[in-house]
Amino acid sequence: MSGNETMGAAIMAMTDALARCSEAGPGVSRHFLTPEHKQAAALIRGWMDDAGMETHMDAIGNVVGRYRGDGSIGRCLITGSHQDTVRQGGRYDGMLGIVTPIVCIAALNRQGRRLPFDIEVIAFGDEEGVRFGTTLLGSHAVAGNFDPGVLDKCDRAGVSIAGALERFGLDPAGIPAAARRAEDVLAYVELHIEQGPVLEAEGLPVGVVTAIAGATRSLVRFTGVAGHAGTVPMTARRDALAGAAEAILAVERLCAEGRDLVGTVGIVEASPGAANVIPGGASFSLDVRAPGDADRDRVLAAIREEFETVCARRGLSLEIEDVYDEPAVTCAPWLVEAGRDAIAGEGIRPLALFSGAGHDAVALSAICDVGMLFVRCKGGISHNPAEAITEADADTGARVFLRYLERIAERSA
Ligand code: HGY
Ligand code: MN
Ligand code: MN
Repeated sequence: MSGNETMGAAIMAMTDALARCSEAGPGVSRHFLTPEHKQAAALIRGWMDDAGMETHMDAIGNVVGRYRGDGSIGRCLITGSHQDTVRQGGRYDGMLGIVTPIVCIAALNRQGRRLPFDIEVIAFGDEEGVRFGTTLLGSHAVAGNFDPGVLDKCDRAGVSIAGALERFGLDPAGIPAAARRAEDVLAYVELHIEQGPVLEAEGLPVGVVTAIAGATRSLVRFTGVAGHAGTVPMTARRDALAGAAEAILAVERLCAEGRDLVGTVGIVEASPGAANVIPGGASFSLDVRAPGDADRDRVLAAIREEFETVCARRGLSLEIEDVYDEPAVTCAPWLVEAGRDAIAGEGIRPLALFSGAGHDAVALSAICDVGMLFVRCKGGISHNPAEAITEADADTGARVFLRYLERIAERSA
């Protein structure tokens, strides 16, 4: 991050560097408490140090940088996003919300500028929850509502979160100390790619977020009877995978019937998993979201009823384990207004929009007001190696973010 390149150029170079901290294969795959996480954390911490921030890694693997203010406002503004990715994801989901504040603070630091409040930039270790089937672990720890019960959850190799933390050089007993007190926090703000088509359709580089969809994520298991593929008549089967297939189509139908409802099955596994064995077991993930919690609850009830009907008819047993259940979050009106003013300050029409994706802001909303800014991404594509933004939009996002900090300061004096 030299002073003579544009903020947009610096951001693109930094996100490219982070993208190299990945497992082999298409896109970016960087999961919680892995060597790739450690590599990315070192890069991020180095950039924070160069930007004049005090840095540390907390007990859950978040990288934290603090840029001192002039002390006139005691509470600190927290910003940041997640450094982890989905499998074969893109290089901007999460990362843009980490490197943009760092680049902005580096600019303030070069000018010797201090805002009225300290700013903390946090690179959260686990938001996507790919490795352990969890979500928002880093931001829940900062918000003080981390569930220690998840420490026993294991990855596919049987390594628990507690064990992975210790191998990473962290002590799970220190996680409570990562929590911030509500009275110490002014607000949490996050810049993120939109991951949707609205800004591109409107011809706008940035927008301000009004609310974040609530989401329920579950693991569903159908159990039937394994059998010989060649000898069991079709009428005598208790085929768990055929039942799951019927159930998955029901998810699609029930969510398509609703307004703004989305339902996704992203993982399907059959057991024992042999071509000549009728699957005795089938498990699949279920992710359901809606702008309104009542809509989500209604469609979840309908989905569960449909699962019970399919299982009863096919002689299967049903288990559903909820792994994530977060209500919709409304962004604080004063932060939405500050975002509008910051965007207008750059001569851009301020558009307010809703987020169908979940974010670390959902966890932080437990202790403070939250606000978000979106940056346009190409075709709205995300959770895909083709995720892309332009350098110009990255630069605009940074300039709007700097104004956002100023508008927040004015409103907090
Ligand atoms: O699933 C989400 O909305 C986020 O990418 N974790
Ligand atoms: Mn994501
Ligand atoms: Mn994200």
